[in-house]
Amino acid sequence: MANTELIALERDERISAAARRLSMSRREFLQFCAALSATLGLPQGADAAVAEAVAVKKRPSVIWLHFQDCTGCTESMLRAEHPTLEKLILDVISLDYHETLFAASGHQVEAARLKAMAENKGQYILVVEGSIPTRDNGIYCKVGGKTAMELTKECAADAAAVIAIGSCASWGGMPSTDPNPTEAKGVAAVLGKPVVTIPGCPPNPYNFLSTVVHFLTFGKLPEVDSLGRPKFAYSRLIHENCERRAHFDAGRFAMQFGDAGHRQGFCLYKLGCKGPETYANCSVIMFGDAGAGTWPVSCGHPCIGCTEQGVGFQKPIHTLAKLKSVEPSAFLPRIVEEKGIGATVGAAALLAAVAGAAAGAGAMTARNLGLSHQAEEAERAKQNKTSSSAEV
Ligand code: FSX
Ligand code: SF4
Ligand code: F3S
Repeated sequence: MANTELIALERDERISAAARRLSMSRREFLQFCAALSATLGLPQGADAAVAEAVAVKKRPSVIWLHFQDCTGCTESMLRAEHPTLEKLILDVISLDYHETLFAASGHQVEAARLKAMAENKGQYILVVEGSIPTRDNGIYCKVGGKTAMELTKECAADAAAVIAIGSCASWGGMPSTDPNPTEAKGVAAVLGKPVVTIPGCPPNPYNFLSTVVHFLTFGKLPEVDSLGRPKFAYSRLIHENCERRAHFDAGRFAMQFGDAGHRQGFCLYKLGCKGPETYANCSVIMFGDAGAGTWPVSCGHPCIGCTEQGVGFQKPIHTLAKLKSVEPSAFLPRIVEEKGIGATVGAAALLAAVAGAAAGAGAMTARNLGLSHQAEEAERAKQNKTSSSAEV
């Protein structure tokens, strides 16, 4: 954001009111919006639009359905700390139906859902948490006398957007693990059409918030990949932005939990880390806003690929990961620098500050949150084309 815009926004009473609502200073509020803008990979200047949207736009009504899951998606959203992310989420959206968070129950709460859907017809966001059992007409998960399948279809019919939060809702997640007794599926499979997916078990609340803020600011959902995942968050392999990557490149591996290599922070590849085949931004934005070190690999546990269908909960933990790309680590300087796209260094540095990452490395990794799996997407599209022409 240019200095003049920043000064104008700092003087804007609407910004002050929003900051007061969130118990933040105006500067903190603007920094937070700049960080969201950087997470979204928006160009310079877009942070002003984000701040204005968060401060003044009508909060979209959200209907949040809950099916086969552990409630970790909701928990991770509410446990986010600095600067009170859960407050911001609840300020940005109007959560009109959520079974776990509602004080009311029974008919009262079902009436609230129907009322919110009728009043916001065609405008509400449907968020689904948890997988949907499909065996025996879905009788293994019922809420208010309706199956999860029925509720998903009913609520999706008049929604402006459908977001599947967590791996369970995205592709079945943990409940769909073999032998998948309830034939648990994700939302897109049940609706028979693509939806935005924010996989992760649990998913990162920043990715949910950034998706909603994108919708609020621009009136549309962010660009997604072929699996419905927002590209701003799922375009890079964990392995490309991992703090242990230098050890991988140098061939220094932990061979056993607790051995000398493990204690020295060596690469976890030989302990089964699935970072090389998992697309997500955990290593960049981390979890819980508690500062550095708050993501699995940093804590010493291999990434299990929880965002990735076919990897998380499917591949045995100690199986070696497939090395999907030879893309150099994002910690290495780029040889060619594109101009005018992605987050600016300034915005990225703000993100790093908010995430508690080291400013230099954080700025570089955020700036590099580009499109590493473009090639893979192109290959997938080619295969789809070949298979559909083969079917003809
Ligand atoms: Fe749990 Fe959510 Fe995992 Fe699933 O997150 S954290 S089992 S993705 O649906 O509650
Ligand atoms: Fe990091 Fe895992 Fe890659 Fe090693 S294999 S660099 S621990 S993501
Ligand atoms: Fe999941 Fe791996 Fe991130 S296990 S939380 S995708 S580091």
